Amino acid sequence: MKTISLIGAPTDVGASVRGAGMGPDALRVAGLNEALTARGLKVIDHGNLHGPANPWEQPVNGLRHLKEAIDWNQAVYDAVDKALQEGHMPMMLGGDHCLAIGSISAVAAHCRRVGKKLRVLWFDAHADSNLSTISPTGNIHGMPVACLMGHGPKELINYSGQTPAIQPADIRLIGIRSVDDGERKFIHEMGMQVFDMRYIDEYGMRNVMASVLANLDSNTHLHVSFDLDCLDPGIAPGVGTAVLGGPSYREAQLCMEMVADTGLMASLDVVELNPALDVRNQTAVLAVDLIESLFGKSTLVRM
Ligand code: EXY
Ligand code: MN
Ligand code: MN
Ligand code: MN
Repeated sequence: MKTISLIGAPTDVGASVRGAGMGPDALRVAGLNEALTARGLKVIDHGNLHGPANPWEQPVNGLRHLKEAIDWNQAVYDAVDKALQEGHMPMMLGGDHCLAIGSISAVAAHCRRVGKKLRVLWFDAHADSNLSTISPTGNIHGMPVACLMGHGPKELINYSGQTPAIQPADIRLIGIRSVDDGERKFIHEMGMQVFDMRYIDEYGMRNVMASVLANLDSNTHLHVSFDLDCLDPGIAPGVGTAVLGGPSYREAQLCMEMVADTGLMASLDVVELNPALDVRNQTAVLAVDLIESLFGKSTLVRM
């Protein structure tokens, strides 16, 4: 039986909209634990990690709350690393998306240790590929992809002792529709594969997911970093940086079901849920519904 380690990381230090720190508990209230158990999984809820409070300061040298982001990511790195060493599947409940630096750094280190290939699926409305020098906001939740690729403050990019933590070829960005000019240039320089909303409109979600999941094998560790603002705000209003024009409910379900079909998902981040902006916890309930599909719940009738 697969064991899931739930790791709550209740902070919004990477954002300039407050509230994502309440995300882990909103997911629990929406029945995450029970839904996973009903899928036949063993769930160990480790509760919430501890870290510095949000000092609510302006950016310094293009970075807001750098010290706090470093500390929170260290806590996440340690917890995800421990779960993987124990043979559990870590599920990091954010919190804002800056926490994926720690989470994915630990996953990448694990893959190097056990000789697995890594594929990261980054579901997001945003490219999260800013640098302190080009970011319009200084918010670190807009920078984790760049940090994971070795471009960021040195204390944020070297949790595992290997920089960069991942290579551009390891990651696929899906659902993107808000990209800053500097990010666009960085993405092209790095050669990352991006499946933006225009691409999804033109080719359809099925083809997009087939490309995203191409060339995997039984030795691949699939990590899903699920920023809930990827979803259309019409169905997922409870996020701090909503952008119109995201995947519909059915498109999102298809993404999750196609990931489940691979049987290769071995770690997961669920981030950017902001209960302060949600409506009767509907975004958390939707997240739990989609997570169930990630773990194989299906509406398929055909055999
Ligand atoms: N690109 C904008 C910035 O860097 O401030 C917006 C980033 C929002 C990031 C969200 C969580 O994915
Ligand atoms: Mn994000
Ligand atoms: Mn986002
Ligand atoms: Mn459901």
